[in-house]
Amino acid sequence: MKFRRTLLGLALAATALTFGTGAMAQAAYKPEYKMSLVLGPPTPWGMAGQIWADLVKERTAGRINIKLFPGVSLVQGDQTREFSALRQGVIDMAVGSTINWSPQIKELNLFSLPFLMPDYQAIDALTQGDVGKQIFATVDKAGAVPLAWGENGYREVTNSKKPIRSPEDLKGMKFRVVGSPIYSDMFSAMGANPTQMSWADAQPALSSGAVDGQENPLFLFTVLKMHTVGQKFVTTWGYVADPLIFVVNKDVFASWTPADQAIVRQAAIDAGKQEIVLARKGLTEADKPLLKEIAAMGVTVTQLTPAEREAFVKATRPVYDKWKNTVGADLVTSAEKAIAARKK
Ligand code: X2X
Repeated sequence: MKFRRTLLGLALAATALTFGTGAMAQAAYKPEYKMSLVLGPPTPWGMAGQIWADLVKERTAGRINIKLFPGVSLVQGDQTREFSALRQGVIDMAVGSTINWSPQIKELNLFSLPFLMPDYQAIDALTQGDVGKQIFATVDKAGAVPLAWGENGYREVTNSKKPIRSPEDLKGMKFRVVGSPIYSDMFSAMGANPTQMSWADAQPALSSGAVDGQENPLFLFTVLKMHTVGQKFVTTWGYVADPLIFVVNKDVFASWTPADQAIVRQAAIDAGKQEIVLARKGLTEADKPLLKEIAAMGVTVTQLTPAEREAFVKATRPVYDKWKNTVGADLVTSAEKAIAARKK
């Protein structure tokens, strides 16, 4: 009897242990995961986060439930602190621009090298090839799990003063620039007066006229109706484009079952593909409907001739050369080769 009781006790203990561990793994899942974004829906960037969150919820039957925090509100709007907060676990996951994480990961400045990527095929040649893999290895080493690529887009220059056709046109004009110092270097090299500030601060600065201009993908121009804050001139110079990266905090990723990790990864890949289509909409068609839409707002849209564009390439070349070493000369050389060999 005593023996049987002991056996029963052991069996019960074993069962408790099994269930106990199960319950513990279960408990490691948070009721809600915090996703950081600079721009929310309906921008393509915001849609990247929304699509990812929706796919994950659906495919995990609600086990992984994600809430979007646009405006980088988890770091009080300071987008240059997003990656550090992600690494520390203040943020669980993010869809972030390579520009905003460049202060922590210098290799990400690759995409900000002026006129490195002449067309969309060049962006794809980097993100979808070996260079993309190298960059992901660097992001992983820096402390987060990279899962997929998305796209913010080609950053075109806008201002309230006059059409920009040559570097001389920028002389003396005040521009809001993003958080990596390479942007200050580029605008200074062109003779402009750059001020680095967050996107949250940029909007009032444009409204009040504290700055004359800014640079961002053009969907942002239409979504925010930038002509209403005096931005009457747009030049499509295509000097840089920033990809987006879908990432998860390392501890959070490790807390999920391998099956759920695979689901989150595939959902990021699927969301990234869908989002890249949205980010390029209106710009890859031959007649570029987005430019027409902006012109219809009473904005002067200037498209550069190849010779005019070349003047900007020349003016910013010293910045390219200087930053090539910061990014890593080998990585930049690999990128240049991948672009030269791209499908057109
Ligand atoms: O701050 C910007 O300009 C933005 C929204 O494009 C980024 O976050 C890089």
